[in-house]
Amino acid sequence: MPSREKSWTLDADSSTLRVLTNGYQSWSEAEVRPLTDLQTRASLKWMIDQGQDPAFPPSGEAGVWRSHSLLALIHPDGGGWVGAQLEASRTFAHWEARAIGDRVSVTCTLEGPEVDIAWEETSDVIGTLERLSAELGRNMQARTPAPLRVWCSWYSYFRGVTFNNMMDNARLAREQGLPFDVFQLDDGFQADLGDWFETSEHFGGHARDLPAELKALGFRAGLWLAPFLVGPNSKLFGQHPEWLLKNDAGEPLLFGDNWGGPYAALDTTHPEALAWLRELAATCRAWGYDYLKVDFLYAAAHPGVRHDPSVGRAGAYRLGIEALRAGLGDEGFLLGCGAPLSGSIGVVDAMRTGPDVAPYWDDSARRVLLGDGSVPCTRSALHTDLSRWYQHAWYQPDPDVMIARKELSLLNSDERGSLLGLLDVIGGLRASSDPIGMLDAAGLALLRESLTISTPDGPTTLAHSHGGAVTHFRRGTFNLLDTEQAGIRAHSYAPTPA
Ligand code: 9PG
Repeated sequence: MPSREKSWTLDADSSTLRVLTNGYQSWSEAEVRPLTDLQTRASLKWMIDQGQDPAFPPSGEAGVWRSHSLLALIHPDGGGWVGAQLEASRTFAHWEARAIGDRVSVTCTLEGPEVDIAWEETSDVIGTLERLSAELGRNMQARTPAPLRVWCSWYSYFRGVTFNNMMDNARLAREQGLPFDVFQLDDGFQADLGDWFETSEHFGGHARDLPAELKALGFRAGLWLAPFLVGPNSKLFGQHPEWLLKNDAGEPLLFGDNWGGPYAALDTTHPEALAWLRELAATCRAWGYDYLKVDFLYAAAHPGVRHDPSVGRAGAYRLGIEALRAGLGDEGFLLGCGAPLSGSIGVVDAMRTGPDVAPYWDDSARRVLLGDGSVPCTRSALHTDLSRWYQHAWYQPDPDVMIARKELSLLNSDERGSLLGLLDVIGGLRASSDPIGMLDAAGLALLRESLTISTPDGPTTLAHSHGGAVTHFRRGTFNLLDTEQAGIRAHSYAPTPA
C-alpha cells in the first residue's frame, strides 16, 4: 500500500504547548502531555506487539509524539490545533508532532486508501475535537445502542473460570435483584486459541450449555473469543497453516506474549479464514450467545505477509470484523477489545477504550520501568479511558469493570471512588466481575451505584492535568498522582460541588 504524507509547520513556542494523543488500539496509551516530554516506548518487542502499533510505535525521542486517527495541540488558553481523519474503514492515519524550538512540525501519513483529513486551528480544542470525532462517527455510521450492564468472569476468576462459577454468580445476582443485562463468560473455557468448540480441562461443562441456564434466570448470555488468534499448539494451527499470517520466509508469524508464549494470527484476507470466522460467530449465536466480546483484535492488522497483498493492514482488519458481524447478525451485540479503534466504527456496538482494570492501583515495574502504558492496572485504565472521552461518538465506550469488593483487592476506598467516577464521566457500558457472594452490604451498594447508566461528560480543560491524562471534567476532577493536588487526595476523584 502506498502511503501519503501531509505536513504543516506551526509558528508556536513548543515549550508552552501540550499534545493530546490517541494510542493505536484499546490498550495503547492515550494522554495529554507537555509537547517537549518523552512519549514512552515499550522496551520489549512483545509489549510493542501487544500494546502499541508495531508499524508506528512511539519514536523514543523527546519532543516527538505519535498518535493514531487524530492529534491535538493545546495552548495554555485552550486554543490550538486539531487534526483528524474523517473516514477510517480501510485506512490508518499516523500523526506525528515534533517540537523544534519556536516551531512545531506536524505530519499525517495515511496507510491505506486516500481519505479526507481535517486540520483546524481553533480557539477551543475540546469543542473542535468533539465535533470532528462526531463527524468521523457519522461518516462511518457508528453504532451506539443503549449501554448494557454486564457481569464478566475475568477480573476475579481469570483463566480458572468454571461453568459453576458462572451459574453461582448469576443465581446470586438474581437473588439480590442486581440489574445486570448480560452474564459474560471470559477466557478459560476453551481448549486452546482457535479450538473454541473444545473445552478446557478445568471448565467443568461446555460453553454451549450455558446460555439456556442463564436465560432461565433472565439474563442474556455473553462469550469472550480472541477470534483472530491461533495457539501454536492448537488443532487449528496444525490443520490450516495456509490461513495464517506469514513472515517473509513464508512461515506462520508468531508475536506478542500471553498464555505462556507468543501466538499466531489468522490471515483475514484468506477467503477460507473469513468463512471460518463467520461460522465461528454464527455457531456462538446458535448456542444462544447474542453478546460477543471479541478480543486481541489487533492481530488481524499485525504487519506480515498476506494471502492477498493488495489488501492493507486496516483493510484486512475490517474484513475480519465484518465477517464476525455477518456471523453474529445485525441484532447481536459486538464488543471489541484490544482493537484498532476508529477502524472498528460502524461494525462494533461497544469498544474497550483503555487497558484492563486490575485489583491494584499501579504496576510501576512494567508501566514506568519498561515503558508499557498498556499494562493492566487501575491507574493505566483511568489514564487512557479518560483521555478518550470524545469516543462516545464512535461506539459505546467500555472503560472496563468496577471493582467494588474489598477482598481479593488492594484498592483503597479513594481508588474505588476513582473507578466509580470514571464510569460516571465516560457514560458507556457498565460491568463488574466481583464474586457476588464476596460483597457485604456496602459492597453491594457500591456495585449498584456503579451499574447506574449515565450520559457522557466532557473536560473543562486540557491545559492542566493531575497525572498526564485528561483529568479535569465538568462533574469532577481526578488525581492520578501519588501526592495530594489542589486539595484532592492521591488516586482519588473529587466531584465538583453543586
Ligand atoms: C482474557 C483477558 C480479558 C481482558 C482483556 C484481555 O498485555 N497484557 O499483559 C494483557 C493481559 C491481559 C489482557 C490484555 C493485555 O486482557 O482486556 O478483559 O478478556 O484478555 O485473557
